[in-house]
Amino acid sequence: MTRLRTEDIRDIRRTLRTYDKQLLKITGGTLQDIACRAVGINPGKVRPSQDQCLVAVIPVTWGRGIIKGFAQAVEGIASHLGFPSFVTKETDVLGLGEAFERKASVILLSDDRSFLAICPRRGRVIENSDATGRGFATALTMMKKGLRGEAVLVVGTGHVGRSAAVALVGMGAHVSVYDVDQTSSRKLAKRIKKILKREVTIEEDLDDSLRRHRIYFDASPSPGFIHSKHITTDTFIAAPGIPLGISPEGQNKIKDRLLHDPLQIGVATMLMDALYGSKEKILP
Ligand code: PYL
Repeated sequence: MTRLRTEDIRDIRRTLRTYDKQLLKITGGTLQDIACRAVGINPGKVRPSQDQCLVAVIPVTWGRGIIKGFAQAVEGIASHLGFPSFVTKETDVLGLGEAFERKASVILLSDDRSFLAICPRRGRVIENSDATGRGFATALTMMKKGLRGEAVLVVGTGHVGRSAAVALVGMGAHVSVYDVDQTSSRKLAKRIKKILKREVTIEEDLDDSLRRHRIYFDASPSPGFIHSKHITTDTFIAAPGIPLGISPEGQNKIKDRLLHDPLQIGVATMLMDALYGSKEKILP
């Protein structure tokens, strides 16, 4: 998980309405629709005010420290979804105390290793990478109006890529996976065979696999490996987080067939899952 920088997230709050309109245009659903569908709940069930869903976001100084604007960006996403929300005045442990004193329904906090949404009363703990994989896989299937029988290439089998591969297989896609570490690809394929009884193809040559696929899930920490030559008029890409794996020329070519954000879909999916979700996690 690449650590975000302030410049990656500083415009999130200000651009959420515009981003939501863009999501509606390219997927047929809003940020809330995508998150609810990723979690398997009816958007009509989500009533933040009646459900007393107060969201607390705690800045965490441990490790490499606070990312200026991170907690505020997360709070802005919660607020955009209609949840009453606040960033705690205190950081770390005192922030946790403040969240409990104010009777927050869900608490979001992130150190350098994990970003969690915790809902104590429901006993649910949702991890950002897992939610991000599911959220973007859902948005991709909405953009394509279904992925059943479609070939999808997942690049990167870290936590986001593993979560996305499981979700995509569950949607009926024929999933191929590529990772510089083939052992990781093999482990994921074995895991999916065990839990979902489905085959996943292991790709050994990135350029060759990019040429043979039209639907990509970019879960790689590498920038700019998808070039203009890989992109055709029927290429669709889901690319959560930073850096973006598409070259600047490729970005110009892909236009509206690209799903990409540093936090929005993942945080929205975390919130819906923590507050309303019931599915047990399939740990890929
Ligand atoms: C959760 C994001 C998604 C992509 N990379 C992840 C990242 O940047 N993790 C580090 C987040 C640190 C937050 C810091 C704060 O401001 O509370 N501890």
